[in-house]
Amino acid sequence: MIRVGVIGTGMIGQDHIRRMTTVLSGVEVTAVSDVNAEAATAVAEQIGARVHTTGQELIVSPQVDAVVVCSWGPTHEQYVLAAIAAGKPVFCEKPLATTTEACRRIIEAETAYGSRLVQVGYMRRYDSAYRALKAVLDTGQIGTPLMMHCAHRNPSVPSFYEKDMAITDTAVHEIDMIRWMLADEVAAVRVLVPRRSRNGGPLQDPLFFVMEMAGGAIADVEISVNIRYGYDIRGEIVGEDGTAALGELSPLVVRHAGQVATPVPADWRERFLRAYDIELQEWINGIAGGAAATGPSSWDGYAAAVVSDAGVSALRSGERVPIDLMDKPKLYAEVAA
Ligand code: NAD
Ligand code: ISE
Repeated sequence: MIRVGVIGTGMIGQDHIRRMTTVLSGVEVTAVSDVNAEAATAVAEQIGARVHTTGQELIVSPQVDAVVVCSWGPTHEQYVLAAIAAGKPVFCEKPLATTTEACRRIIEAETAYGSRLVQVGYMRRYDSAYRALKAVLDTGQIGTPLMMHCAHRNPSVPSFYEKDMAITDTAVHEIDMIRWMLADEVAAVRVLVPRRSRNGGPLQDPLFFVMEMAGGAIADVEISVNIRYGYDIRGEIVGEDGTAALGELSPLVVRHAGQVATPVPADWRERFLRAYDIELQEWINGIAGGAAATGPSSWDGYAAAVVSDAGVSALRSGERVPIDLMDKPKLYAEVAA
């Protein structure tokens, strides 16, 4: 049984605790921590876990074999570095860290440790529809990929959601997904700014984000974060000999009164429910088998941070912004998940 400590007991922290305590096998949540001690205590009481005053204290606890970080993005670096210092596997929700420099510090610490300890929560790599799309692409049946069209639509976003987060918090999933899907790095980005939705409040919503890949393919992402009707994730690859797209995902189709209707997921928890389960189960199984991390790596977290920083610059300047990645350390030579 892998004993996990969870730092951050907000929305996704609670969702991951629920799956680790009621859905997954080979894992128990023995410890939690949150700057909001009341929230942590309420969660801990439900599952019989210990509450730690600080994340650092949780990480070094002898009752904790592995750490899950679900606190706010700017706090991730300190906990990931502390887990590496303690030699414990750490699953960090996206983003790995909110600056490129912080991601580099994590890479330096992990490479100095000598083997992988860090996995980043880019769960789309575990989604059955994305995996099926990649399998089609990898057979070569639609030929060399030329373009990928994506849409990332949220019905609404919380009040703390700021302008740049459309790139750094939302499209960052497509940044990771496209690198994995096409097995290629992003070479340059641009952001186009369409007419503003009246539903977006102070945000510039929607945005149109374009990534040029090193191999010449182009990916575009419509980012709409106040689309109202539901949580809708789309993706279609155009190859030389055909196209392949994510299907309509609802298992239910209602025909009534001259209409065909299918429900749209309410949010990311519903749409990626199984992907999060598989992501964490594979992480736990890996640790039990002696592999601290097999999924998205610190390198993937770093690359996503560089591209999302460039996206923010492109949004501000309106210019095409080239991507400059550091040399990839040998530790990350094997492509993750
Ligand atoms: P949230 O605001 O609901 O929860 C964050 C929690 O972290 C809060 O309880 C807060 O008190 C706590 N916290 C803040 N600073 C802390 C610190 N220094 N130490 C310990 N706890 C601290 O946010 P959320 O929606 O649960 O998001 C949390 C993280 O998960 C973010 O990085 C977000 O990007 C990521 N996330 C990922 C997905 C996904 O699809 N993979 C979905 C949602 C959120
Ligand atoms: C949130 O943090 C997530 O990661 C969701 O998957 C994404 O759809 C949403 O836009 C983000 O705010």
